[in-house]
Amino acid sequence: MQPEAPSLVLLIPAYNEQSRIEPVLIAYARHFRSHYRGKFRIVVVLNGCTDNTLGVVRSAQAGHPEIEYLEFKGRIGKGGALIEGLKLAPTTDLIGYVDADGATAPEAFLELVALTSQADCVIGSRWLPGSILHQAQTTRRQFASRVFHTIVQLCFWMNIRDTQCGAKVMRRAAVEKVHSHLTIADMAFDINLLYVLRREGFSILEAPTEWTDKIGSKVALGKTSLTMLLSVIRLRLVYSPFYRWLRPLRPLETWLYTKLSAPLPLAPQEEGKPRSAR
Ligand SMILES: Nc1nc2c(ncn2[C@@H]2O[C@H](COP(=O)(O)OP(=O)(O)O)[C@@H](O)[C@H]2O)c(=O)[nH]1
Ligand SMILES: [Mg+2]
Repeated sequence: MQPEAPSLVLLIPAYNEQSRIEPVLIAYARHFRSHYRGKFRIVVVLNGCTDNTLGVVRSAQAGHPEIEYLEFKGRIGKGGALIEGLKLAPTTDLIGYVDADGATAPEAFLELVALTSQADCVIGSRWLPGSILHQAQTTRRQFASRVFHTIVQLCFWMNIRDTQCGAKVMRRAAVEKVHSHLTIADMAFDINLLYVLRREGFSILEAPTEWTDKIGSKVALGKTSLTMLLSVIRLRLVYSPFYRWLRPLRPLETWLYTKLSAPLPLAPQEEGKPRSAR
């Protein structure tokens, strides 16, 4: 008999995804049911949806017991939703996430999962030899993403080609160790995650993947880019010797995030205290 595979929780952050998420949930549930030998749960993490995403997720649950959801009323952002979802790490061996639009097909995600025998964190990459990219992004969006990549490299020297691919999977111990250091609630969350994993000495394997850009992106390029830039600078300062001198600038930071209609970073968790938003 073949040995049982590690248990796996797949998080899917979802904001107003009523028209994109249903086939994705069903495809993942079916594919993993027939191709994955361990326990498998999909946990959709919704927040602040103003459409019927919740109704769509509930109807997809019929006949697919692997589909669950968590709902948060506030606009906690994609990063905030993943920070909440990653609290499930103690209940599973592996925990990962993909986008709700099906940019990463179940087959491609399963390939990343198989690589967790080699590293604490496996991330899909659209920019390595061997990756297959069905690109539909506008030239402006591609340009913004390359500029962002350069800034991230100059700030953190992680030498990761694609920090922003929405498909990542980690071992439980790594997530448990770094969770209290996850604070960035917007789309720059991935940088926060990768940087603290590296700082704590966990291995990150970047693997070529297949990615299909989907229409219906939730990204408003101008505001999202500025927010991500702000978050990257903030993260760099948090992990610099100067951070405690910058306390007086906190109200400015809050003002900037508010102006950008972006979710505020969380306060790092203090030993023995419950986590709270600032
Ligand atoms: N929970 C939650 N998910 C979000 C939020 N913003 C974006 N997402 C999800 O993040 C994923 C990536 O968003 P998408 O619009 O596909 O980004 P793009 O493909 O990079 O343009 C999708 O699953 C979205 O539903 C948010 O504020 N909250
Ligand atoms: Mg997308």
